[in-house]
Parts: sequence; structure tokens; C-alpha cells
Amino acid sequence: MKRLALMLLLVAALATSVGLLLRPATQASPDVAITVNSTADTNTRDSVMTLREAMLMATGDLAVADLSFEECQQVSSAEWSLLYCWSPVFPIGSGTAETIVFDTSVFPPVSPATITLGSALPTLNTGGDTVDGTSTGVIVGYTPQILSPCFDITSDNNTIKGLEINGCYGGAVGIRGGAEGNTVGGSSPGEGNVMSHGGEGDVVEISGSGTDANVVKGNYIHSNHGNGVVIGSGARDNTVGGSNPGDRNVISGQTISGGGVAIAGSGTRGNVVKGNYIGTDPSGTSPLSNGQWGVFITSGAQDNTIGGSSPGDRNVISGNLQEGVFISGSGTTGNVVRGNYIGTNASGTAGLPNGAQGVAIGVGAQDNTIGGTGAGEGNLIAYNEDDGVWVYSDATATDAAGNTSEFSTPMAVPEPTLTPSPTPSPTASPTATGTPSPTATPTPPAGPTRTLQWAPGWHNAAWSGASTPAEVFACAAGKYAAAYRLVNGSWERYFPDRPDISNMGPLAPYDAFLILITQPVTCTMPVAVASGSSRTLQWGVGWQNAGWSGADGTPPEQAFACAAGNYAAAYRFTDAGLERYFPGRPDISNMGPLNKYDAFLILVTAPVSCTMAIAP
Ligand SMILES: [Ca+2]
Ligand SMILES: [Ca+2]
Repeated sequence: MKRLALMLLLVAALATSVGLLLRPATQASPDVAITVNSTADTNTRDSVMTLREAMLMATGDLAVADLSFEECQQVSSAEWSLLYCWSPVFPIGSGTAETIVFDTSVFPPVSPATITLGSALPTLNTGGDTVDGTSTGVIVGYTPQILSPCFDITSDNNTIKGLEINGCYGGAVGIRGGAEGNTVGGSSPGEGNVMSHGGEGDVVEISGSGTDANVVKGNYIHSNHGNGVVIGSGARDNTVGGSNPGDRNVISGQTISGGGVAIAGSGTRGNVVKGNYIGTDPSGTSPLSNGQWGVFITSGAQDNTIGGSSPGDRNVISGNLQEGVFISGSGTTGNVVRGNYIGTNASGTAGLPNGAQGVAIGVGAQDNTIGGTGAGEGNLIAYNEDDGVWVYSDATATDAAGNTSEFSTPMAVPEPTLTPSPTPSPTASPTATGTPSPTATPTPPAGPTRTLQWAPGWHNAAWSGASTPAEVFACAAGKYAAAYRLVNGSWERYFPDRPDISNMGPLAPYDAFLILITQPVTCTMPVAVASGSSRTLQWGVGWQNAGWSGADGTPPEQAFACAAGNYAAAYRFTDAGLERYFPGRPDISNMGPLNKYDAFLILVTAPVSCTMAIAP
């Protein structure tokens, strides 16, 4: 029977494809396109081609002959012959290059459709394959808590471009196992990926010995909990960005636990980070802070280059909550930081300070070069909150004579010795996905209200009503990208219209929250009638974020009296930056009196039951 079926197939195929077989051999550069026309995440012989199925085909794990009639129609080189799908001229699978594209009627560019993955996509393990969402509206979403990256690459010369990749808990793209020559993004309009709202994993991770010469360009990497791009474990000669404007990655707005670009590990060398905006919005004019450093080179990474001497090589590394560039660790040598703007806007005309030093050379790092004597090699390092360049006592940096760098003045606010080590980062930092769509001005709530003026960027405020996150933040609808709340030491998050990746519960009056505003907004918020004359907060050790409920104009010492002896520091996040209060240290405190609903961060050193007044 098998033989009979095969004979039938061959006869039918010959009968229908003589024309194809007679094509000249010069046509042989196969350009097989597999079109995805479903948002499902299935692998079943039905009427639609899914992304999972297309990737299985590209890697040779799903054969053309197994496809249904309708699935067969989605393979450009294939045709149906009585009983089977076949590709008479071009082979498809592990040895050939396939391009996976998307049907615009299912994935219209103006109204992107989401493929929600139920498990990790098939690993691209045979090389040369492309997933191309350019000119279509494709969102690849992921259910939280799956640890693998959405796209896993272990072979050479694959490309992932033009996609929106959201909510990938284990990262958006992982390149590993000696994979070379892969590209994440692209230089032409629409080829960059937008990768956002991920979980704990690094968004793009390039790792391992032999994982070399990969390129990450043209992407917008924002609002993730992990770091933006990480190159580690011996990966070499990879490039993040490029010298042309289209190559620029914007790597900004990762949350309090995420930095911009990290290069780490012994043997990790020769990598180049250039032409990117790290910590600013895509225009390079406003901060869109990464919660940690902009660029971190550590743990023995050597001979990596940040920037370059031509203007196109310049990174703008500004607006990050911690250091702009942080180089540390024994064996971390030979790295070069050159030609960048660190702490300024993209035109170098105004400050977008990093929250700590512009460049910090930490413990053990030796012989790294900041700037240079040649044309264009100096960095513009200015406006940062702390020193322009800071070198730890046992570290050295080569700051070549003639360096044109400018160093900003240190702010000189020493931390008291009793302050425990975690530094407050009351700023997390997701960004808007694409352009936030303008919405009608929300109707102010009935009854008593209060009005908050918010500029773009992070704000820390306290809620005054009682309701769900969607209701709480309704006054800023369309003008914010994300909100966070610190609960028992971990962050709850809320992304508008993304219940799948939001986990914030209802808010009570005086609950503090962080909100990332994308457009100026006047937020009118209801005020619930005060109930009782006091409330009691149970605080464990560590950072707490709460709202003051007592009278306006209460000095910090009095406001935090309920925790006296059990806290080391308190901060308030204002438009002007962080105000600090250290108990018993008026010389280094600068926090003004608190008003009702002011949010504050407090570093609790022993569990305390804090009873706080409620002003009428
Ligand atoms: Ca199918
Ligand atoms: Ca292939």
C-alpha cells in the first residue's frame, strides 16, 4: 500500500509540475516563504498555519508532506497533488533558508494581533531561517513564569525582525551554544523588534563560548524586569547597535531590577556597543530610566568597546537611575569607553543625569580607557548626580591626556555609615508600547478630589480613594505605560489593557504606587472620606513604600516617629529628584515637611508596627 501511495504521489506530481521542473537552474536561490495566518499556538493538521508550525517546518521537524491542504497553501514553493503537499523544486527544512512571514489580513499593521504562546517556541537550531514581522502587526506574547526565552537560537545566520515581543518571562531572544551571525532586528524602518514587559530574564541574551558576531540593532527594548541586552560567558565580537541611525537600539525604561546593557565574564571580549540610546526615550530628549546602570562591564570581560570616534558611534547613556557606565571586577581590563554622551540629551545641549556617577570604575578593574586623545574620542560626561568619572581606590582608568571629557561636579551628599547597603531606586521604568493612543479627557470623579500634575517620567504618589488599579489610574488613561506597587519587598505591576501580564491587586487609601507617565497629565483623583483617626502599618525589614496619612506640613522626624529606632533612612521622590531623611543627621538630610498623601520610601531595619495619624 505504501508503495502504491508513493507511486500515485509521483505520478500526480509529475503531471502537475512539469512547468516548475523545467525552470532554469539559476532560479535556485530558494526564497521559500511560509505564511502564518493564525494567532493560535497549535501544531495540528487543520486549516491554518501557526508560527509554531512554520518554525517546525523551517527546522525540518514538520514535513511538507504532513501538511493539510489549507496549510499547504501557506508555503510559497509547495503545491497540492491529490493527497499530499509537496515542494517539487525547493527543499524545505533543516538544510535550507526559510522566511516566515505573516498574513496581513490576520496581522494588520494598524491593529496588531497577538500570538499567545503556551510554551517555548521551537529552537532555531538548523540555521539560516528568518521570522519577519516587518509591515505586519504581530505581537508574540507569553504567559508569565515560563523560564525559556520566547525565541531560542542555537544555530547560525537566523534573523528575528519586525515583531513586538511582549511579556516574555524568560527573555525575548536567547542566542547561545556557539551560534554565530544571527540578527535581532534590522536597520530599515519596521525591522526593529519592540521587546517589552518581560519578566525576570534578560531581554536579549547572547551567551557562551563561540557565540560570536551576532548583531542586535534597530530595536526598542523597554519596560522589562530583566536587563536589556546581556553578553556573557565568553561570547565575542557581537554588536549592539551600529554606526547608522537605523541601527540604533533604544534600551530604556527597564524596571528597578533591570539595567541597559551588560557585558560579563572571563573571555567575553571584543563586543561593541555603539550608536544606541540607553536610558532615554526614542527622541533622546527625555529620560526613560533604566532602574540600574546604563552599561555594566564586569567579571573579567575584556577589550570591549562602548562608543567610538565617529559621531555615528556615539551612545547616549543618560537618565539611568544608577551609573551611566559601570566597569568593575578583577580581570575586567582593556575596555574602552569613547565618544559617548553620558548624562546629557542626544544633542549634548542639556542634562539628562544618570542617578549616580557618569562613569564608575569599581573594585578590581584595571587599565580601562575612558576617552582618548584622538578626534572624537572624548566623552561628554556632564550633569550626572554624582561624579563624572569615579575610580575606586584599587582600580585604575586610563584617562588619556588631552581627553576632551567634561566632568560634572559631585553632589557630595555622603550616605551615613549606618545606612544598610541597598540603595533606594524608587524608580522602575517601563515605557509606552508604541505610541500611546490619545483618549478622551477623563471625567473627574464626583465628590472631593485632589489634583496631581505629572510630567512624563516616573512619579511616586499615594492613592486617596479605594478601588482597582484600572480605576485608580483612570485619570491618567492613555498617558501612562505602567504602574508598580511595592508589597512585602516585591513589586506588583499593572500595565493598562494587559491583564495577562498585570498582577496588581486593589489599592486602599494611602497606598503608594509608582507610575510611568508618557505624556503630561493633570490627574484628578477622588478622595475617600477619612475613616478613623489612625492606622497601623506592619513593616518588615527592607524598603517600604507608603503614603503619609497625617496632617499637611508634618516634619519627617515626626512623620516617621512611629518607626523611630527601626529605620535607617527615608526618601521622597519629587520632581526635583530624591529628598532624603536620615534620623539624627540633619546635616545630610534635605527632606521637607510631608503633606497628606505624600508617598515615601523608608528603609526599615527591624520589624515595626507603625501607627500613623489620619488627618481629617
Ligand atoms: Ca495548523
Ligand atoms: Ca531552514
